[in-house]
Amino acid sequence: MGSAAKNEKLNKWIEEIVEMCRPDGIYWCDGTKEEYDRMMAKMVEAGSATVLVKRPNSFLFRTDPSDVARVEDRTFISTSSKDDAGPTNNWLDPVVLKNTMRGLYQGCMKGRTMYVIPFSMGPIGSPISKIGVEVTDSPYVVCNMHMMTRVSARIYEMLSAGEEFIPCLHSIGAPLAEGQKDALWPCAPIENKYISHFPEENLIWSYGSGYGGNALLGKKCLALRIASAMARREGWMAEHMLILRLTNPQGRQYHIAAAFPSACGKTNLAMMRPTIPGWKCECIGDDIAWMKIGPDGRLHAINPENGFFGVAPGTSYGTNPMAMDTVRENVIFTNCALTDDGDVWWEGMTDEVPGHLIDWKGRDWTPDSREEAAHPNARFTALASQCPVICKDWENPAGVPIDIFIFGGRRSSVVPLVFEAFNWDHGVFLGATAASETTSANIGAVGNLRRDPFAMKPFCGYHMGEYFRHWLDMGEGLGDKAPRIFYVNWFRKSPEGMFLWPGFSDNSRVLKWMCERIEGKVGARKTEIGLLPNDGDLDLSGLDIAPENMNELMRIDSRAWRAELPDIERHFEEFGDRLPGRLKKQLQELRERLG
Ligand code: OXD
Ligand code: MN
Repeated sequence: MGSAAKNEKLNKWIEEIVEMCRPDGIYWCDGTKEEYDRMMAKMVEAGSATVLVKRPNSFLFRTDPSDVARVEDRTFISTSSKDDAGPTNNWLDPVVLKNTMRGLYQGCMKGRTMYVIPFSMGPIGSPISKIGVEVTDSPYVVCNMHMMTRVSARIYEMLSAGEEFIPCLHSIGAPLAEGQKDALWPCAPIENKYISHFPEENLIWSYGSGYGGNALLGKKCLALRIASAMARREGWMAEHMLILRLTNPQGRQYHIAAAFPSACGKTNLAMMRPTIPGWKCECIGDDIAWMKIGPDGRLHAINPENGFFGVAPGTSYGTNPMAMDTVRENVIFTNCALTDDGDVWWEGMTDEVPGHLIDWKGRDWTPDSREEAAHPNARFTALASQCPVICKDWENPAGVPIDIFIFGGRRSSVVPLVFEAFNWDHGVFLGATAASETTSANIGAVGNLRRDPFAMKPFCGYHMGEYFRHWLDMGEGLGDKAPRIFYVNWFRKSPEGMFLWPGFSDNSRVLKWMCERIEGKVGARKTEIGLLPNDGDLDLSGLDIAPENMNELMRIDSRAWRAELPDIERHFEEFGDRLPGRLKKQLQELRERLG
């Protein structure tokens, strides 16, 4: 049975799963390259993976068209009391949910191998890291977990020594009858998909989907939903944030953690090449930050992940050259298009569109085709260590001290390019009311405005009102060592629908202003909504931007802001008496400032 035999909790759990799911065999993963190569070769042989002859050691997968993104409607936070899950989460009673899922799990791995994946979120052995064990019947999940987490046989030893772990059960929900031919992407129909979290017992049960955050359980399920609940209990933070290090020409380092909803450019910002001379940006993480108050009283962040599961469409040498270099080799691509010479392609990758492709559904595609060649939520999975601008401290077990928090979203109007919060409570108010136009990272309508507090709406494992309170409490714990808080919007458009701000590398200009605010080098203009840059303080040197565009980017339309108030009120009402009074006060003050 492998070296895990000594951990009682693990063995008992595995026995129960075997009894319930009835796999044909069990395989204990060790995280080695040989293991990865062997499993990938099997998937190539079975036809579910395509070798990309143009990209060394890289493979393309096409999913079932029904299994292309996170399924928020089928994601559950199952606490004994409904109220503890709060209004932003789907809730089912744990007894009812477990009964339903046990029914689905019954015999669900027949005809398949069950893989046991021991993994660490965060560097193995770091005091901030957590151990998980994922059981899955998907070899695609195993290979992705190899990159996204630290999979290693060393974890069996730690478990044998009595270390705690978070059990993560996953099945694609597609048993095979004797002699039945497997689908290329087996999964269960949408109504049978369940992505379930039991935060009171740190347990994850996922059924029916093989895609991304639904199936790679270390990511959204463990590192955000379960970890956020643990973090609240234990006094730390698990956030949907990128982490980057910015170094100014004098060598002073700033660490920035930024929360934007899915597919709003976190990966692009995390790997940005500043356009302003002498400034350097290094990537520490692109999606998740775990943060604890260190012995120096400051907030220290680690990236619990080991790789990037990035959105491919829109990524190019123009928008994110470092991501393009990260994915040159050893990559798993999912739902990208295939070129005739054996490479991947996606919308926005090159100016020149190939004359012929195989699209993500496996059909012939030409520029005249009406549908996109790559799915808008097509992804690449790559090791973070392959990123040319990965920070040398990205695996530092002590983390990096955070100076700046940024919140934001995709807003074509109303919200200016950048502003600073007046103070911590106001910053928490900005995070709590953050809104964004929806994207294709989750299944649902695209382009609607939704309030996505702290970009955590889909990822907070407990009552969001309590989560706001936790932010306020953390601010108290940090006192004058708390990071400063800013809000940005790279996506404001002209009345003609054109983006006003160039974004990408030029976002460094906005980050520079934030650093100068911290140093007290620049002042700010007090407005109804926050502190805006004084004229001339945002470094626009070398940037060809029309002054009227700059004016529009910085314009505050009090009427439009007043029109936001009822929506914020409705949003806050959802949290009932769990909404901290200090946030109500912030809303009242905003109302008064807007007059
Ligand atoms: C992601 C997401 O995959 O937020 O990171 O959807
Ligand atoms: Mn994300």
